[in-house]
Amino acid sequence: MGYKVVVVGATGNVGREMLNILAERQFPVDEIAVLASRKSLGTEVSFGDKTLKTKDLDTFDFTGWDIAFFAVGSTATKEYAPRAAAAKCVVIDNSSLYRYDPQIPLVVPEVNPEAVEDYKNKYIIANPNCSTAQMVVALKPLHDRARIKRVVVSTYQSVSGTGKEAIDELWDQTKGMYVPGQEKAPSVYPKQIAFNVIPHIDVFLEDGSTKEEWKMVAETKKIVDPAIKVTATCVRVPVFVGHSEAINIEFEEFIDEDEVRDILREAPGIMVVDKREDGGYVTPVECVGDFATFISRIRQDSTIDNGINLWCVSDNLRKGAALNAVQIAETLGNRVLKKG
Ligand code: 11C
Repeated sequence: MGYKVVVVGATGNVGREMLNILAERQFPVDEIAVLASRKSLGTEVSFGDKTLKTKDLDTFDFTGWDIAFFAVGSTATKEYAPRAAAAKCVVIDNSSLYRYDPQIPLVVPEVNPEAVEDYKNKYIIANPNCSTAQMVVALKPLHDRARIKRVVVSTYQSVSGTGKEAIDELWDQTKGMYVPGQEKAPSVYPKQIAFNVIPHIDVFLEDGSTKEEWKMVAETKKIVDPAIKVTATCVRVPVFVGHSEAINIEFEEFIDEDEVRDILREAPGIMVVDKREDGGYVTPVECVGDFATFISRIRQDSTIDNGINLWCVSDNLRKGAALNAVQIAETLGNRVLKKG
């Protein structure tokens, strides 16, 4: 016996990826409903070898449904997630709306699977930001061994993190560079993204950081350990899918680079590709469609006492969003609901 599953926002990048992953991982689904806003009503989406027609989110009754994956923005989530939760349909939410609510678990199954049990508080579980998800998968096993004091991270984030219109902007702007008369001015991003990098993701905060940078700090503390200090610089790069991160970690205790490599090789969700030769590392185009978080360039940072540098790459639509959400559902199923 399986679950009655709803995917809200099924026509977006993340919603479609959720359907792919539910099918790929053979999540035990008895019945599935795909919901969208009125403007996408009737749009068809694929689920395994089936084609499903989207239904109206506005009028959908969540009573009797077990799990609802939400892949819509915070505004729509605020309106519809409480409705699903009130009907005791567990919401797994990809927006940032509920992540910082102390009553709502924020879960990366490789890191804090036990937190799913707090779903009962509000019948909502939050999925973290994509740049946080891949980083904490790498940090957790190292923190368990040598206690992390501080993390300095610089991100190189793909345009799919922004959405479909940003993918189009990168594509059109790139083509426009070569076709006179077809130049495309920036509209999604504040500056040209083709052949450029933009040190600005999400809104600016009063202290000069951005909300994306703040999310990496707050979410790492909530998921791994509030004692870990994080400072981040988040940058958009002209890559379609796959976020990359250069991570510098300062530990309380000394840890050798070989031990770091061994720990990460054994850690769940991680694939170490770390050869000190041309091409002996992973780049974002190679991680697309994969479940793993890839770690390369592991090396000692000799400028501080207990420092390690590493390179971390993952498919932001998968581990950063849809895959993590499905893993939360699997964890919830195994630990709590126990139907599948
Ligand atoms: C980006 N990380 O790459 C963002 C997308 O809080 O879920 C996801 C934003 C979020 O633009």
